[in-house]
Amino acid sequence: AQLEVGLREALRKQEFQLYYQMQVNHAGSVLGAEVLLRWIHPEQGLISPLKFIPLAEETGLILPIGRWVLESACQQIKAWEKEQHAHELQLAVNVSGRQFRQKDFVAQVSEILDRTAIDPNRLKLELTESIVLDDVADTIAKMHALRQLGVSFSMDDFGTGYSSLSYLTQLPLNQLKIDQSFVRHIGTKESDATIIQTIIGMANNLGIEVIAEGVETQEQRDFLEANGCTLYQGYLFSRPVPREEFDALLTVR
Ligand code: G
Ligand code: G
Ligand code: MN
Ligand code: NA
Repeated sequence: AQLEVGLREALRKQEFQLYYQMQVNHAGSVLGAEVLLRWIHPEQGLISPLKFIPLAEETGLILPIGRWVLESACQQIKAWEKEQHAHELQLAVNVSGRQFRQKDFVAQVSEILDRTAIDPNRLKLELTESIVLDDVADTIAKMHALRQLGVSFSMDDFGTGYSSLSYLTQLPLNQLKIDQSFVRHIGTKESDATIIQTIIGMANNLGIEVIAEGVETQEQRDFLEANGCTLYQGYLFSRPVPREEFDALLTVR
C-alpha cells in the first residue's frame, strides 16, 4: 500500500527516469537502445520495474506511466535529431498488456508521433507473447495500424511463452528478441543452444531480424554470431544507463 501511494505521486514528482541499453551489430556499431524505466524513490532509492510494474498494472497506473515513457522516448529521439547526434538511432519501448489493450492505444501513439514530430521509423515497440495471445485479433489489427504509421515491432522474451507458430506468421513483426534465459546457458546447456538455433532459423524463415538479449560474455556473442544472430544487447556491451552516460558512450564509440 505504501508503495502504491508513492507510485501515484511519482509521475507528478518527476521521480521516473529513462535508462538506455545499447543494441549493437556484429561490427559493434550502436543501432539503437532499449528504453528501461527506473523509479528513483526519494527515500528508497532506485526501485526495479520488476517491483513496481506489476503494481502499476494492477492499479491501472501503468496507463499514465506507459504514456509518459512513450512520450519521453519520442522526445529523446527528437533531441538526438536536433543535436545532429545519433540521429539514426532506434529506440525500443516496452509496452505492457493493459497499455496495449486500450481502445485508443493507436491514437495515443499517433498523437505522440505528431506532437514530437519524429521519424516514426525510429520507434520500436516491444510486445510479449502473452500480450499477443491475450487477444490475437486485436493485436494484429493494432499492429497493422501502427505499422502504417511507420512504427516497428519486436517480440520480447521470445521462446519463453506459448508460441504457436501459426500466429507468428500472421503478425507484422520486424524482430524476434531471444530471451536472456537461453543466452545465459550458452556453453552449458545444449537444449538452450538448440532453442536459440531454432529461433534464429524461424526469424530467417519469416524474413525478420533477430536480436539476443542478456549477452554477457564473448563466448555467448561468438556462439550467436556463428549461428547467424548479428544483433546483440547485454552487459558485455553496456548496462542500462541514464541519458548523459549513454551519450558519452556514443561519443567514445
Ligand atoms: O532493467 P530491467 O530490470 O529493467 O527491467 C525489468 C522488467 O521491467 C523487464 O521485464 C522490462 O521489460 C520491464 N520494463 C522496463 N521498463 C519498462 C517500461 O517502460 N514499461 C513496461 N511495461 N515494462 C518495462
Ligand atoms: O523483459 P525485458 O527483456 O524487457 O527486460 C530486460 C531486462 O534484462 C532488464 O531488466 C535489463 O536490465 C536486463 N538485462 C539487460 N542486459 C542484461 C544482461 O546482460 N544480463 C542480465 N542478467 N540482465 C540484463
Ligand atoms: Mn524488453
Ligand atoms: Na526480454
